[in-house]
Amino acid sequence: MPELIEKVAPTSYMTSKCTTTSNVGLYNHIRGFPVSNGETGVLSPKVRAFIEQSVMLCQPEQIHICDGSNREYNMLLRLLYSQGTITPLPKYENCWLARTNPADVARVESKTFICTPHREDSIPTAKENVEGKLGNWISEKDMEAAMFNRFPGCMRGRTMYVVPFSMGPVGSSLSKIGIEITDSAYVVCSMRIMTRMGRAVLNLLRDNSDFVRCLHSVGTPASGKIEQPSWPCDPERTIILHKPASNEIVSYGSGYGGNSLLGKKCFALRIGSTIAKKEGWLAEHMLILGITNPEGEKRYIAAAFPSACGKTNLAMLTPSLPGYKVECIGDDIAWMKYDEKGQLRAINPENGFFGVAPGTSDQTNPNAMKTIFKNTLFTNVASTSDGGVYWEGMENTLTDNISVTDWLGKPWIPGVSKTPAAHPNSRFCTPAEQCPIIDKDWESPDGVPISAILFGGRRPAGVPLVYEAFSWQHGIFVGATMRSEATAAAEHKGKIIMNDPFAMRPFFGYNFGSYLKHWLTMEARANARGAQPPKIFHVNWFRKDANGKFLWPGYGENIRVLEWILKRINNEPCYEKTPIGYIPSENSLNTAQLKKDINIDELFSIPKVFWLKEADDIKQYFDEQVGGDLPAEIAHELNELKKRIGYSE
Ligand code: OXD
Ligand code: MN
Repeated sequence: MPELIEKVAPTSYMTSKCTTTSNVGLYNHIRGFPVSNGETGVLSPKVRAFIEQSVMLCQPEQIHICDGSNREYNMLLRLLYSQGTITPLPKYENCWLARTNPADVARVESKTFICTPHREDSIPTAKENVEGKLGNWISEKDMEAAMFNRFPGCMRGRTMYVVPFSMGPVGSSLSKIGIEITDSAYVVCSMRIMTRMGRAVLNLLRDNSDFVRCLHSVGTPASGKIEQPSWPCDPERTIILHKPASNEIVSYGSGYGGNSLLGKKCFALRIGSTIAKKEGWLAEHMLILGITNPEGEKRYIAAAFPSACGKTNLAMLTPSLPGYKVECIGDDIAWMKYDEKGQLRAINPENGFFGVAPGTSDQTNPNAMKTIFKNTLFTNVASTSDGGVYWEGMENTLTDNISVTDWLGKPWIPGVSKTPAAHPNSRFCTPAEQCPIIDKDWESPDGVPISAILFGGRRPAGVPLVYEAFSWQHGIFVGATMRSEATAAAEHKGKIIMNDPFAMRPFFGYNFGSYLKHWLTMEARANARGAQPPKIFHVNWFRKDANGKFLWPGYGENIRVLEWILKRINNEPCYEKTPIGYIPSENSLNTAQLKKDINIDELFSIPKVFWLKEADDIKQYFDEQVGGDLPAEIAHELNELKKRIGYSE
């Protein structure tokens, strides 16, 4: 293995202009490090410089430039199998199960940072002695130090994979390109599912255009001792860094998807939102779906829900109402931009679904169940003795002669074992094109026209099934005040109600106050093109009665709510005004043939005491978390809400 050719200070790694190239061993070496796969001749000077810098910093054993082919994918799966990282699932076609180190199972929000020259560029200034919850800032100096303490030599003895990828269809004007350098074959295989990856993307970069630089290593603990060789990681020193000024992402210590598949949360949301602000569009944590009504009229809707609130289920909804059709564009991320006529158009920048497995079943999401049993990488689900998978929600697939092994590899007995069989944040990583209801335009380079934006969350009390915002500005207030029960997708514990504005709390790439200002500008951008922005709604499928029972059946029945939203998009006067927004007027929500009786009055009640408290909580949240960064328009909306609910100071 070659010695380090020159010692690279992290400063030069982060700040160099990436224009240098080396001619050392042009076709099979980069800076003296052997290239085991891929032609170096196709690398643009910028790509080559990025690889060179990473190689010198991380000192891998060899370099593999990914071409994205089936041959390569199969070779990497075999390698992961031989290393014990994945096992085959012979019950299905080309499906595999990975078990992570139990310390590496979720996104690590507390170790995720945005690096800008000034703190206030990244995060709002929280009130003194209050912990800021809207992201973490790191200075340039500290980011360099964090890298220097972790990266030098971190890939010794490992292969460095170079993964060129496109977020969005290759070549679309709405798409963006990145290169992820990683020492994890699991990451490469997952990136092949979740992004358009490989040679076609490298070819696009041959004109030496720019790309988002993503550097990832699973790391090695400072002790040098890797607990679980099949899943190397360094949980103690895990860190995820984003530098918007130079479009750089650096992730160390975790192989888990949200921390390691850098095209997803890191690029498409955090760096994406900073690019979107600069360029005048929106990068959001939203699903996109198309609905066709019985008359054949089709509309597209984008919807933001916090992690693990049923985004994938809604994106693949099987409508209970006859004559309706729902088609899926994406289940997690939307990039939305106005066209020249002022129509907001959206693409799903991803190529696959990285969905939460537990809770997914033939009852809750039959379309997901038809998607995921071929060409899928499962992570941390349980396995069955007949070569299949199992998780909470799949109870009716078990029979007496099948035994279950839990996500930790231990025998698991239904009704007896006290711990869940699958980790609550276990995942399927599966190609989007396999979804039986994938929209025919899901890869349209122009995106699809968005007619409505939905916000929502898990609100067991006080919040009605659906309401419509009075205006764009009021809708932004509704997004800014979103709250939901905590999720297993990150490191939070318990079922506390957390603020999660725009479902973006863990994913803002810049100060939330500036983010709100940017959203406010989107109305004028539409108006300038002679158009209006989409209507905004809030939905809550999770309201409970006094006995803790859900008031609304949810899932396929949610089409009834979407039907009302479609009517409102067409300006039908099927609403009544309440202090918090417009709700369906009497009998305008279709409840015909619902299987169980619904207490509509309770479902839509707007208890004054609850909303007075909600207004207080919102005020406290804004004061403590956003302070002087809160746009005056949003403070005004809070005052208006208070007046409407009859608040007296
Ligand atoms: C996800 C998340 O994985 O939001 O999509 O955490
Ligand atoms: Mn998500």
